[in-house]
Formats: sequence, C-alpha cells, structure tokens
Amino acid sequence: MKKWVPAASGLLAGFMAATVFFADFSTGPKGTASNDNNANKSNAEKVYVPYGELDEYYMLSSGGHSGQLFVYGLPSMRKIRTVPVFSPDPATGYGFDTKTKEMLGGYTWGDFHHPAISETNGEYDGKFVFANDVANNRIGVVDLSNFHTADIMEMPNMGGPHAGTFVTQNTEYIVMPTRFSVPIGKEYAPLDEFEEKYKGVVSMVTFDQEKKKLDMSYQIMLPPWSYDLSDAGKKVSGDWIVMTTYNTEFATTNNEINASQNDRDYIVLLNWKELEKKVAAGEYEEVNGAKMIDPRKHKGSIYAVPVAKSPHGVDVTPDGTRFIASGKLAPLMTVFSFEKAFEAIKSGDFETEKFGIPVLPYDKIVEREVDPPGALGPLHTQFDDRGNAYNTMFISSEIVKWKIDTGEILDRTPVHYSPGHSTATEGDTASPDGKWIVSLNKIAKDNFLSVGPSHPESMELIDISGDKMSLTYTAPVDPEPHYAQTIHRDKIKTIKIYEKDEKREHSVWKQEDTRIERKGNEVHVYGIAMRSKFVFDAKAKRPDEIKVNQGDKVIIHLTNIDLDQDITHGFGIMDHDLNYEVQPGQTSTIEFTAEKAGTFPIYCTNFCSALHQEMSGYLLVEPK
Ligand SMILES: [Cu+2]
Repeated sequence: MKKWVPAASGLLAGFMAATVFFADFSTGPKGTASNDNNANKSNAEKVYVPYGELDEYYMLSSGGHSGQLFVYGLPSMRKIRTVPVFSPDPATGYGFDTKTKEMLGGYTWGDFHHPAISETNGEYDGKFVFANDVANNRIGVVDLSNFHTADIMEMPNMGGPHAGTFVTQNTEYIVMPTRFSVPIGKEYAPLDEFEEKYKGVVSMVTFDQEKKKLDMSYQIMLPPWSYDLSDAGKKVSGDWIVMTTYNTEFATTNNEINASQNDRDYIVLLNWKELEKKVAAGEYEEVNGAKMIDPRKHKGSIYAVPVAKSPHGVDVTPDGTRFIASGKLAPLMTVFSFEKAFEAIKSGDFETEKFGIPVLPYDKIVEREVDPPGALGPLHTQFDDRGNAYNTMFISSEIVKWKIDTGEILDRTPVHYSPGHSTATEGDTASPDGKWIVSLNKIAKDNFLSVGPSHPESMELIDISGDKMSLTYTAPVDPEPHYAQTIHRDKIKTIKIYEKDEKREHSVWKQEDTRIERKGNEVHVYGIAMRSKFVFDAKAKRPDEIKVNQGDKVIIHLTNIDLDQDITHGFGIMDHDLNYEVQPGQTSTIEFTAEKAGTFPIYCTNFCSALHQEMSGYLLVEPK
C-alpha cells in the first residue's frame, strides 16, 4: 500500500488543502492477475474484447462540467460515445437544431454529476438515464433507445442539485436535493440572515416514459444545510430516501473550516410515500409554481439521523435493510439499520428536534462503525453479489473491501490516485453482478502522456469476481467524471432506425413532395437528405439550392429518407455557425435569420457514402 503524508499536519488540513504527497508512484496494474477465477489469464486478456465481440457492460459516466454523458464499454474500457446533455455538441448537431436548442434554454454548459438509470423493482431497466446539472438547477434525461437527450427541466427554488440524481425503486421519483442553500426564489437576503431566510430544497421529479417529459411533483423545504449525496431505499426501505448533509453549522464564509466544526452532521430520512399523501391532501403551499411542503407544518415523514462529521456518500445495501454513510473527514463507514430507525420512529424515540425535524438517537440506529486501519477519506460504497461492500478512500487512495454483516476487512487495493466515486457492475441495484468495479480517480499525474500541467484523469478497472481484488487496467478520461452506473448490455435495446412516420410534422418522404414555401419574410424548406444529395425543391431548376432574401427567417425541415442503419447525414452551412444531423428516418428542424448577404456552401458533415463529398448545395442570400 502507498504511504501518504498530508502537506500540513492534521487530517483536516491535509484533506482540505488537497495536497497529498504519495511516497510511491510506481505501483500500477501488474502484468499478471492474482484472481482465482482468472488465474490463467493475463490482465491484457481479461480486458481484450476481440473483433466482432461486444463488451459485456455499458458504463454510463458523468462528464462533469463538460455537461456530457460518457459511454464506455466494460471490460475493454473503450469509449463508445459522448452524449451531449447540458452542452451543445457540433458533432451531433445537439443544441443547433430548433428542438435541442430550445431544450438547452440558452445555456452552453452544465455540471453533470450523477447519472441514474431508470429502475423497475430496484433493477436497472435500461430505458432512461437521468442526470443533474449542479450549475443551473436542471435535470436531464437521456433516452437509452437512441442515446439522445429526451428532455431537460429547470427546477425553481433550488441552489444546485448535487445530491441527486437517484431514482426510487420503480422510478416513481427522481430525487434532486440542493447543495447550496439559497433564499426561496433566490431573492436577495443578506448572509447574516442565513439561518432564517435560506433553505435547502429537495425536488421530487416525475418522468412520463410515454411522452418522455419531466415534471415537478412537489418540493420539500429543509433547513439551510448542504445536501451532499442521496440514495433511495429498496424492498423493506422502498418508501424511503436517505441524504447526507454537511454545514449544519450554518457557516456562510470560509466553509472549509467553518462547516466542519460540529462532531456530527445528519442523514435526512424522508418517507416519500407519506409525503406524496400529504401533497395529495393539499398540505402544501404554492411557491414559484412548485407545491412546497414544509416539515415544520406537516410532521411525520422527515427525520434526521446524527452521523460522523461532514459525510459524503450514503448508499443503501442491495437488500434494502441498511444504509452506509462514508466519513470524508471522519475516517470510517457507519452502517445504520433501517429496521432500528423504523422502531425509533414508531415509538417516538427522538433525542431532540432541529427545525421541526425529529432527530433519532445515533446509538439506537447504528449497527456498526467500520474503521480500516490507516484508511482515510471514505467517500462512496458499492456492492457485489456476495454481501460485500467496496469503499473508495480519497485520501489514502485505495479501495477497501469489507463484509457488510460483520464489518470484517477482506481486502485493500491501491488506486492512482484520489478516487471519488466508483461503479460496480449493476452496483446500485438489488442484485449487483460482482464482476468489476471501476475507480473514478480525481488525480492521475504521471500515469499517461502529459497533455500539459493538467494531467488526464483516470478510471481504473478492478476485477472483483474472486476473493481478492485485482487491479486490471487503467484508462485516461476527459475531465472530470464524478459518478457512473454500469449496466449489463442485455438490458439496453437501441432502435435501428427512426420509424417512417408519414404523419410526422414537417416530414417529407418522397423527392416530389419536397418544396420551399414563402410566408412573408419566412422561408420554410421541406427537404430530404439521401445518399448522396439534398433535395430542397424537386421542381426547381436546381433542387439543391436555397435562395432567400437578406433578413429572411429561414426554417429548414430536413428528413433523412435513407432507412438504413448508421446512414446519418449532416447539414452544415458555411459561415453561419450551423451544423445539425439527421439520423436514418429522423426529421430535424433548424432556424436562423439570413443576416449576411452572399453565397454560402451547404454540405453533408457526416460521412455517408462514396459520393459524400458531392453531397452539397448552396444557400444564396440576395442583398436587400
Ligand atoms: Cu451525407
């Protein structure tokens, strides 16, 4: 194991300065596996996916402030696709066509933290993946039938949904608790009035899978603590949500010191089934368009559990009986029992009350504290299929495997370096697969070719199928993933082409139906893209010409009538900052004002055939 020495004395200072020096940079994945199941396979063989075969898992990883979703194959760790969610992407035209531009709402970035795959009975069902935007109070959803963003919604009354995204066990709700407390509606209020006027708000979002629409069901007003991570219960705890908090000190400045004074912060326990009933019974106030429930006025469904200071992750065990909080500043994992919490709630056994929220007695809820010697900075817990938990240790740069039922430490492996989250195969479900875990490392200096002072981050693949963990492979990654979920490939069912829907608005399926219609200053183009040409108006002298007057509003509806897999066409207009794509069978619309007079080539930007180079046309803008 690597030795670590904090830059300043004391764990707190060392962690906060985030300047940790490692004595040994030489340990990395070794050439041979020590794992029993794979004793005869080298690490290279374990991750090699031969030509013609597919990876067994999809890893859906947050792209941090790139606003994108990264899709990796496991175990090869090959990047399969980048899916833009909160940021425009010229490669796919996302944020350029009318629909997606409207969905982005004028933002050009978002801070994507925690992907959550939709669940049925506590299992990933492979239909959708939800994501939070911490920067702009948004939630997004990617349709896993086409790996495109289907909807984005901005949430009122929030200060950054960091603690989400997590879904309840049948995707009844997507839970989005706030990181930065703000006054409701973000109205002006001096920081001296923090405790009284600022609030932490939890948004309970629903998703209509047929209409592919997000909606706000209700919000919960909570004290101005910071909500860090959350998880939803399963089975016996299926009606509950758990969330960690920090800054129960109400610090408003120098938070790295001032928000770490109390020995204990809280886990907030919410019963969403009960809250749902209260909202249905009208026990809410309308606040900026949201149904807001205040626990001080409507008791009986929100409780607090004291926990070691400044916790980060809280994760529910696959069987739903326990929740495990990880320390960040306290070097231990705490295992709490849902059953014991339910007993305390039933018998009204509360040690105190904070903001009208009953606080359950720590000693009566806790099952055990797990404190591996020398392991520091536990952040997150993942699970296997054999009753074991795996914790990332940010400061001591390792993953610790331990037995949930006994707290016994079974194994430890170094990672390189400073792991945040990790993702195990099917690791957040009621039945994890126990095959692989990927450590998402925040720092990876000296591991890859340098690209300058800022080095690539890394993701390390660890075989967890045997008794001992085996560090198998490491891959660099763009900045800066936070979390990922890993789903078996059998659960993902992608469509081959978009259905040929002749009634689809603005679609054209035959060359002879293409046309350019003028309505005052608006020019509507109903065109097609096919190998290897554009047809905007079949009856015109030049069917691939769009001629407008300077100042016209131009609306181009383009349908790709090549109904073959993977024959995607692009549509770029020179000097206009415009490029969008139409996948097979898709109709997309782009709008712009022809401000500049002149001659502008149009070309297909997505290689489609041998005569792709010829797939072009002209936009002619006649001067005023
Ligand atoms: Cu083309």
